Amino acid sequence: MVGSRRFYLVTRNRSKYLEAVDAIAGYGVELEMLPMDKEELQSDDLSDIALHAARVAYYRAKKPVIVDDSGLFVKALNGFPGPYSSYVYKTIGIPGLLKLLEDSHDRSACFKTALAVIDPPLEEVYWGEVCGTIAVEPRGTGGFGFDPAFIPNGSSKTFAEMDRAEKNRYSHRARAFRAFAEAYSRRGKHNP
Ligand code: ITT
Repeated sequence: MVGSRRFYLVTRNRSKYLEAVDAIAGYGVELEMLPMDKEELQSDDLSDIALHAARVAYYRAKKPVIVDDSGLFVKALNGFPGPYSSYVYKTIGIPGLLKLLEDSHDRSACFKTALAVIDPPLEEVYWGEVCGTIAVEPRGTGGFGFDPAFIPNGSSKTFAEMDRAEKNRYSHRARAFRAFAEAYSRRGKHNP
């Protein structure tokens, strides 16, 4: 690989950016935060949403861009809030989500990330997923969004009770970013 390549993560969420930077440390990919609004496509599919936003961002910025579109998919709610997670977080928040699950025995849920990468002619989507359960009460102060309510399988802590390195051992986002960085560095070695 010839040096490291800089990509621009289009997000206004600094915690998301810092998680991504840690996840790909050592892969020869540099990440800078590009705090632009993402163009939001109405769709049930995270990868459609991420790709559309990345194409628009590339057109505006003319730099290699990455868009991370993530969501929390709750089984007892048939996958809700999923692609609507941002809106649901801002409106009913964690208390509202917990209320919806009050009578539910099945508290299983998965976080998913679709990562769209545009560096012409390259245009790709990588996925990351982590499954777990929704806590009965929110716990912890770290992370962001639904972190205080999500316990990944294999741990008894919520994401908000973990530091960034521990969250990254489980998280949807770290998995998607590592998949991207691994593919990128593998390709770099074969095609310098
Ligand atoms: P940008 O659009 O600026 O990137 P965002 O936080 O809105 O920031 P997403 O659209 O990808 O990013 O995420 C939608 C919502 O899903 C987000 O507002 C959170 O409530 C939730 N979410 C996503 N990833 C999460 C994570 O790792 N931990 C907790 N909640 C998360």
